[in-house]
Amino acid sequence: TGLLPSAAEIAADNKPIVLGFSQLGSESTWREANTASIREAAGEAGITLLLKNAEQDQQQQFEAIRSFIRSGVDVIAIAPVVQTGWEPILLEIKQAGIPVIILDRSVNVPDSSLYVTFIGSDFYEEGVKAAKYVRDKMRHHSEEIRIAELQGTVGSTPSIDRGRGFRKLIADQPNLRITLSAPADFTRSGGHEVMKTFLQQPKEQWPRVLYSHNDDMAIGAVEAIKEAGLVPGEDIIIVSVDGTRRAFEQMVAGSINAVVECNPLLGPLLMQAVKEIMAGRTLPKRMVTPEDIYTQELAVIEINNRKY
Ligand code: GYE
Repeated sequence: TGLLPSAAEIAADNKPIVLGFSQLGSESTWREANTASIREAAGEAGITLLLKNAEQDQQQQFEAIRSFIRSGVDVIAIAPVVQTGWEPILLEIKQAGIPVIILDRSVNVPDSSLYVTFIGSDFYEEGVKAAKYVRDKMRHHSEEIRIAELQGTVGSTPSIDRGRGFRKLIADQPNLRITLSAPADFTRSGGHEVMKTFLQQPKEQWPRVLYSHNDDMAIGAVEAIKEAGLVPGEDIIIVSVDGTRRAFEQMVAGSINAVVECNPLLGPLLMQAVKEIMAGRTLPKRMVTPEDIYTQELAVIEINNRKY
């Protein structure tokens, strides 16, 4: 009990921090970049990472989280597939005395003390940015502009908020109307399938604009549009969200018109938050990542700087 730490205390201090991360899936390019960023940042930070992929299934996330509790991890991070249904499991984690970080997508819980912080993008703002682009692009058109929407995973924060933000902005533009809208689960194959069904409508109902909640679905839709004998980016104006290198390539090729950026490279911020929690510091309840919008002109300049 002197001033010097005991051998046991020194050993405890040198033990690497163990982080359990429940990743929601591997549905998109964004998600792959997100997972890679977290693995890399953990390695750099000397944090031991237990990562489980739930394949877009909330039940699998619960199982992963329970396994983290059993292993006695120091911190649990969760990228939740959907917003609802999290309270019971968060209470289980609390009982175990493990701090929680919510990453990427958010959770709807009445008691926000069930997690330390929520790190991720402002999806509502992304929807607003996408709609602003469409509004500006169509400003010389007074006729009705039919907009098709490819939604992401039903019940997920990015899909809900990208839809809301977009609708909010076009609400006072009577000629901009969402006439087709369906979920395609944030996957390229989903985007392809759903766009195909949109184009099976009579010609008069074909959309003039496509708003896709992510790049993978937009790229799938580009294929379907070409198959229907139309020119993506011209016959149908396309705006999507994420900002992957593949989407930039499509912008440079003229097939996608604009992309709202959503940054998946959350690893360094997450590891920093983990360390701060372990050091007993308090964190802001919300950490938002700064993001831009890119058009075809900017894509040409920016494409080689894309990191995901
Ligand atoms: O936009 C999409 C991914 O939650 C922000 O999920 C993320 C979204 C991203 O599948 O590509």
